Amino acid sequence: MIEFWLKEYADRLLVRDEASLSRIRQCVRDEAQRTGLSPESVEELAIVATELARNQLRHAGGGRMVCRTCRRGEAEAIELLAADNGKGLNDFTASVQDDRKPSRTEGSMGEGLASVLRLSDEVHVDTRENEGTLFTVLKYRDRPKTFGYESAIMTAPHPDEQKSGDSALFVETESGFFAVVVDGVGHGAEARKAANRAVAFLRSRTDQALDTLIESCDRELRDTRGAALMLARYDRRSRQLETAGAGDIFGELHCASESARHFSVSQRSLGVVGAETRWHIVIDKLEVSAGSVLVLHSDGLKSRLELHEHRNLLRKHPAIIAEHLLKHCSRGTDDASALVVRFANRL
Ligand SMILES: [Mn+2]
Repeated sequence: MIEFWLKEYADRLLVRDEASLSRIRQCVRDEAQRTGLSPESVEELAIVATELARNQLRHAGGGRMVCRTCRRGEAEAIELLAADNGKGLNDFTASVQDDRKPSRTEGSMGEGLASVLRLSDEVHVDTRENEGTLFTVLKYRDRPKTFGYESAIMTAPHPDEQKSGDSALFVETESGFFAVVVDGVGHGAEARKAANRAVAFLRSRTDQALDTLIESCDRELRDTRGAALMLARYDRRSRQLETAGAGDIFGELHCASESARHFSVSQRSLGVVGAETRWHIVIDKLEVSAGSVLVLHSDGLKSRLELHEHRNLLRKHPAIIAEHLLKHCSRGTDDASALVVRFANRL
């Protein structure tokens, strides 16, 4: 998964042993100082980098990190990526239990991840059982505390399989984000091959119309088993969310005030992407309100997640929400995957 996640980044820092930690700390400090972060932010980011690297050593035998300056709209930030090929996080919620406050058991993994959440402006998590974990952490030069949203992807394979036949993608674009959940037909390696093909295809076309994308995916997946697809695109300036899907796959938007808005596609666009279906894709357009939670998920989870009954949960980090879904809403008979985006309380 490291190759998949860090494909576009040439300058990777190797996390191999204890000696890597001080080297990484120094690289992060240098880059953060060059970007003009305050001395306090520089030190906080150095702690975050150390904890992420230590976590990789402990749970994945090492990994790779990238530290670079980036922009989100007008704002300048340091982006820190930490990718490993480990088993994936299986107890994120418990390890950050005290939420953004420090844990009492110093030196434990809990302390590590809790301080990552506490000291970062934004944290995006992508973790896949038996495949690996990616943390993407942002620290802004002049804060907006968060620029608009945090995200999480979590996948777990069918009980008889090692790897999931589902895949997912979350990409920052010029104007916001582009998000995908793909469920390759069936499960196992052939399912994943179809899902991978769809993700690779969509990754380089994040700005195209969603209905066009599904139609061209249908051609792209023709020599695979095919897949179900759910796409979402968010535009930061207009706060518009567009979603479209095809096949047996689901999406929900939970607003702070109202009940959930479902964009299940099973009525309108049943079929398999890649099976030369004649699609009539409907694009849902919604304005996002502050504090909303978007969930895209495969049919390994129940079709209605009943998340509105968990008001407290909806205020937590998206990785906590995703972990809840995989633990409590899974059917247990298929690959399960969830992509969760939590929009900030002030947009
Ligand atoms: Mn499925």
